[in-house]
Amino acid sequence: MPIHNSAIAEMFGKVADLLDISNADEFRIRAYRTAAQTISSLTRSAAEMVKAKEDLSELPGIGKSLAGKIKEIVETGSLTRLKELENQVPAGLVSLMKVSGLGPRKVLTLHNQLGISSRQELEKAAKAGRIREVPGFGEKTEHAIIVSLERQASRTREEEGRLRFVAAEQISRPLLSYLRKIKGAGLVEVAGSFRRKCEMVADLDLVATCSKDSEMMDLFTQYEDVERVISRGRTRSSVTLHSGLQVDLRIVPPSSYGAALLYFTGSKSHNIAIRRLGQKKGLKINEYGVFRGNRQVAGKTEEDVYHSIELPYIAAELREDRGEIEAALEHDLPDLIDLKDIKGDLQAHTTATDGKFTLEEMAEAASARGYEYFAITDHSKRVAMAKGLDARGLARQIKEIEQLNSRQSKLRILKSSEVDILDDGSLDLPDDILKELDLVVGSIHYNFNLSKNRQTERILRAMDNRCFNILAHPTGRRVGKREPYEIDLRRILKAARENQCYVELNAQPERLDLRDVQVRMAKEMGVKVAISTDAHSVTDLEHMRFGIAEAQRGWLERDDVINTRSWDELKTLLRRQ
Ligand code: DGT
Ligand code: CA
Ligand code: CA
Ligand code: ZN
Repeated sequence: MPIHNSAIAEMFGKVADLLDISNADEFRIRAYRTAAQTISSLTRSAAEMVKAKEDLSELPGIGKSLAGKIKEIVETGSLTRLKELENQVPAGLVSLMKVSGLGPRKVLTLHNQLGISSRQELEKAAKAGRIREVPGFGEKTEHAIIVSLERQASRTREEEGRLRFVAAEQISRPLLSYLRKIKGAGLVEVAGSFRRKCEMVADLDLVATCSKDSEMMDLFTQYEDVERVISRGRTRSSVTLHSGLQVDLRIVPPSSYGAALLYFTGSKSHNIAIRRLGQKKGLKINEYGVFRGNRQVAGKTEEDVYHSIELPYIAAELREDRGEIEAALEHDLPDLIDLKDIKGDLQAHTTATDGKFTLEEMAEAASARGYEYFAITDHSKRVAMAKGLDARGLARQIKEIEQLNSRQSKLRILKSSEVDILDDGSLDLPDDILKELDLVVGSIHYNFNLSKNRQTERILRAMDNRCFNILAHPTGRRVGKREPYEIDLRRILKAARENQCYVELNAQPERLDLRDVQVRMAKEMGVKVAISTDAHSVTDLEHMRFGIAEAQRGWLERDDVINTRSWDELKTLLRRQ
């Protein structure tokens, strides 16, 4: 069985963490992290590329040596370099790095000074007040460690064994096409949290129809990625795949397909609300159909089921019982934004900083997507890890963009910067250069541990600058990996509205920041959203669809999103009074 991209990415991520703790060269650490990111966002199987003898070193961020390591993993299932590092570094230290405020240096210091090498030991030391005595640590850090440990403990319980949507998608795509090709196969769909496009999913819930003589169920349990068959029946089977992901397949008669798809798409609370509405009308609604007494009155399609209780169709992304039933009853459902509404991307990086492709290459890829405009937002100097640009560097890039724009008229490349918001809320570049730009995107990359109030003030102060347009990845969270830093989002949104600023929905599948409920809050507070990929390579531009999915879950419509506007309209929106 070929090894999955997510498994390769995970091994590279581990190497990077271990190198980090071993105080290795920054450059090598970053190389592994970049490679992990590239592999996990590939839309093809790296294992198959190896098998087909394709040159992996042509992938962004993958050099000859890393290409060799991918080959090693694919062929042997393991990585020698990782094993070496695991033998050198005390187990447990890596998990300490996930505690907010503890970087590799601090973890090493705590290990050397207090002998701490596990979360339990860290918790004990923090609660005993021993951390604050270590040089470089204070009472505040100690407190932050305790809070972070508690928050992580509750989160891990909740997220245990879940996969990010993008990883589940990589696994479900080949499985779906396998099932759909089986003789006698009818409709085959993934339901559950995956269909609702949740950012993390626990398992895949498949619903299918097939002809009476089809061998779909047997062939499902014989799928090459199946590691273990948990249960096997005529209409329902469950398996686990090599990635650990569980997959359930239910085969239903065509007359029940819509009812089953609706039921297994959920969410559970949406289902319960639907069933109650049915009961009020004297109807019984379950996964087999809609029944009046013993007679089936609907169930072939989801539309039928909704119509049977006099509701319009409700998009799967809305089915969280967050008011969609009430809105449907009032015929006031949002007309959800769609990928094809997007007219440009408002965050992307190039080789001038930490991007993997040149300005020309990125622009060409944006143009190929049919965009009208495309903002180049390389980092500013504070972000030294990414070789952030100073005013001179940015001035040079502005010239390049102007030249490129004068050579072609298909795509308008917007002059921009992802300017770092410094600790006191000032911006990392002087106003006179920021004024030269078409738009300014501001974000936080350092000092995540400020108090909620100070972090909020820092952002408000940044938005006071009249050059500021879009607050990028506003909470700094990483899906399933890093907690958001603390901010008072309501205050920030209020200030954004007053200052004619916007908030980003960062479309990277590991960021999705702001998230669904937060962009909905922005919409309700009258703040428009920019959905941006923050692309670091040409293939990252495809991540726009993850941002769209999250936006749909957040009830956004076309007009709530600024990069659905033509450049003429957008230009006006970006001009602060
Ligand atoms: P997950 O798997 O945790 O990412 O989230 P879901 O929503 O896919 O949950 P899952 O796999 O446990 O169940 C799939 C769907 O089946 C769920 O969204 C709604 C439906 N379902 C499951 N259990 C119940 C239940 O007890 N009552 C009702 N009404 N529906 C249920
Ligand atoms: Ca599920
Ligand atoms: Ca399930
Ligand atoms: Zn950023």
